[in-house]
Amino acid sequence: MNSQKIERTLVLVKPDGVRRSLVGEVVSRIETKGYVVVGLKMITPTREILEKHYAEHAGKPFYEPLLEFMLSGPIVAMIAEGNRVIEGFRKLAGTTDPTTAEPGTIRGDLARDQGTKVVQNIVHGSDSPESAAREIAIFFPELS
Ligand code: DAT
Ligand code: MG
Repeated sequence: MNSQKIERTLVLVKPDGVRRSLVGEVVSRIETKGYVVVGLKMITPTREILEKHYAEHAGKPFYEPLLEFMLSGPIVAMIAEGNRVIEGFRKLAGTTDPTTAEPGTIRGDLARDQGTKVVQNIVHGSDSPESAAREIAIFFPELS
């Protein structure tokens, strides 16, 4: 548990989070936990970028609604750094479904089911070191 394992993870504040002015709240939770934000930008993603990012979900029933939702406004992309930050940010974010995400988590505190085809849950966080490297290269190509 104490071994050094400095990692980077990709965090996105999705269009619902940006629309609701929750960028600062998300950054604050990451920083208050002790992780360091080492890259941050607001972007309007293209469909091409999102198809790459969400390639694992292609063909699922929520895939098209997910792309449409992610294209519905600007997003904020961040790189957070720290020991075990990939796992740590996923815990901060809470589970995918905001209705049942634990209170105390970003999704549990700040999101709820809106009755839409795709779950709108404020943030994305990479789920493994491989995903993190892949996703950081998509959103921060200038770093690789
Ligand atoms: P996570 O974002 O928790 O890693 P995921 O990668 O499985 O979840 O899915 C990507 C996003 O797609 C997720 O944040 C919300 C949406 N989503 C996932 N499963 C869904 C489902 N069964 N119905 C509607 N939307 C879903
Ligand atoms: Mg995921």
